[in-house]
Amino acid sequence: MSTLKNLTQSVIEGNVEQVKDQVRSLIAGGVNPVEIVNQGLIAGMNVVGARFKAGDMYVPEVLMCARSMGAGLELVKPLIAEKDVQNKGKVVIGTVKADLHDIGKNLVSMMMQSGGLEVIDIGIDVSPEKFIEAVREHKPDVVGMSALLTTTMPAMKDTIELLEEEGLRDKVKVIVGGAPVSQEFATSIGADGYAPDAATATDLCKEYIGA
Ligand code: B1M
Repeated sequence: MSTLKNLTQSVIEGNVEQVKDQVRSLIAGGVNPVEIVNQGLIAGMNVVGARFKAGDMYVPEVLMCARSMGAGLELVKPLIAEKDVQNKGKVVIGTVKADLHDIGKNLVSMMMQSGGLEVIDIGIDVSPEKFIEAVREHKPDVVGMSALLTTTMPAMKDTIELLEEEGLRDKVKVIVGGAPVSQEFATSIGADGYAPDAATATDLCKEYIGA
């Protein structure tokens, strides 16, 4: 059986096929899917993030790492999401305008689904107008926004302002997250909540929904 350490290394190498093989092997070996995500896949992306920041890795390499992480997530997703099928409320989630980072958002979606929430994932580069459209169409209890760039964080504020202008703000709770986002920022833009990770985001939604 493969080990979580090997999996972490394969994410760092951006080796999609190896990641898939190792995740399958870990699943077959009975390893908890949440451990596969936290101690295998995310652990790898943490190393990648540090190397990218230090200038030791470049965008194409990071993209391969992200793809390998995504391929691994896809394999564990059904195992985590199917644990609890009871529907406890609805969340519309997206990565804000001009931001293409989706690994964290996908992880948050996955955890929310595993927590019994219905999640409508409207993707990346989501403009305030698209969030509004989704709120009108799906009538969620919570709107979740993810941003990974300091330059795209203001789009969260724009979206909240548009919700207000369109008379929808009091119909939904808004939560925000992503590496550069903080509680202080969330409060300053009038969001209802901030979550530093996927598990906290899920708990926060359940708290709002009363699930
Ligand atoms: Co980009 N990137 N990137 N990148 N990238 C960062 C974010 C950066 C910090 C790296 C660095 O330089 N140190 C930096 C931003 C600097 C800044 O703004 N301060 C950066 C940059 C500069 C860029 C480009 C501009 C690079 C370029 O082109 N020169 C470019 C921008 C593209 C764009 O969006 N317009 C770019 C591109 C990319 C790739 C495409 C190569 C790739 C993204 C692939 C993809 O997502 N499909 C990529 C990646 C992978 C990263 C790093 C290395 C890793 C991000 C990640 O996936 N982390 C990142 C460095 C880093 O963060 N250390 C970096 C793993 C993920 C599980 O964590 O997303 O934080 P995270 O999600 C967490 C929590 O934040 C939270 O829960 C998650 C799970 O615990 N969370 C929420 C997230 N969303 C939430 C929502 C919630 C609640 C919690 O409620 C709704």
